[in-house]
Amino acid sequence: SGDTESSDGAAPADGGGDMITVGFAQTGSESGWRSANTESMKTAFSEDNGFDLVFNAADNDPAAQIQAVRSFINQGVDAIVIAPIVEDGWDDVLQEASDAGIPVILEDRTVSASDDLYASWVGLDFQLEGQKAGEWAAETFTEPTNMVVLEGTTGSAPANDRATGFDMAIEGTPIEKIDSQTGDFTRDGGKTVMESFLQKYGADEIDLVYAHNDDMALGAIEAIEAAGAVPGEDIMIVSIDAVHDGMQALADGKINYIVECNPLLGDKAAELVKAVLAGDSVEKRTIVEDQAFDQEAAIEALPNRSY
Ligand code: GYE
Repeated sequence: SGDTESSDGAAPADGGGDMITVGFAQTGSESGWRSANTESMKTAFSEDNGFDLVFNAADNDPAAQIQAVRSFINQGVDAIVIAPIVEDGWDDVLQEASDAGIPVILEDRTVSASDDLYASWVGLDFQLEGQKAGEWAAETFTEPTNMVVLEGTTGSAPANDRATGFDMAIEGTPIEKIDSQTGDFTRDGGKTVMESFLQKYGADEIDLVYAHNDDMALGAIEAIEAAGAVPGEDIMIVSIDAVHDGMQALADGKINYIVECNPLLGDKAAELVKAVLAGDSVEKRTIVEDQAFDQEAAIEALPNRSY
């Protein structure tokens, strides 16, 4: 599965003058965050900026994504950028890239492999995002509270770390996690899992939804409304990303709190690729800062958001 496209519509050629050929292995197109991230990457890795981009979206299939990276190695690209779907399973292919002398830059998600196997990573502090969401919940819910969780893609860094950060922040509070299932970071996934929670527990028994991203929160809103309850009131919702549709739902009072996750990582990733290829030493980790929004802040920020 997945699809690969070259920026000039042809196979990447060697004789591209000074152009830097970069293979980018994107996760897929699961969410609004991902669309914004893909656009940011395509803009930064454009021909105008000296890049010949070979773009692959793996449709959230870890095996297909590893295949895409292998094919970049076989094509002899100058550098490889990966947004790793899951944390584990990267050792072999990263070693192959290293043996071929092709530097790898990670963007967005992290891997469990040794950091000797890649040149640099630019992304977000997912655990801190989860912690901020959990701190809001801990302050907001002082009575016994039943919470359900819509998890991101199983095995992905943001799903793992957003769970850890949130759970730490609500330790010792009256919030009880009554269920937690993956909705794969998609709107449909969030809707389906929320429907099953509503069926299993009944809308009256659920006080709070923690969604690992806005898209799943938006799916949950549909399920809650279909069950005759009012999202944001009968069942409160906290999520992560702050993409446009999520911020609109927050402004409308259907989501109660959103922690931002900035998808605009393209410029930094492109800068890192150029620096690494020039032989400059680069930071191993670059963390982009995030904010958080309540309803009032969302209404104020919405007109000026770029994604
Ligand atoms: O939060 C979610 C997307 O890896 C940070 O992936 C990213 C996450 C983002 O599908 O919406």
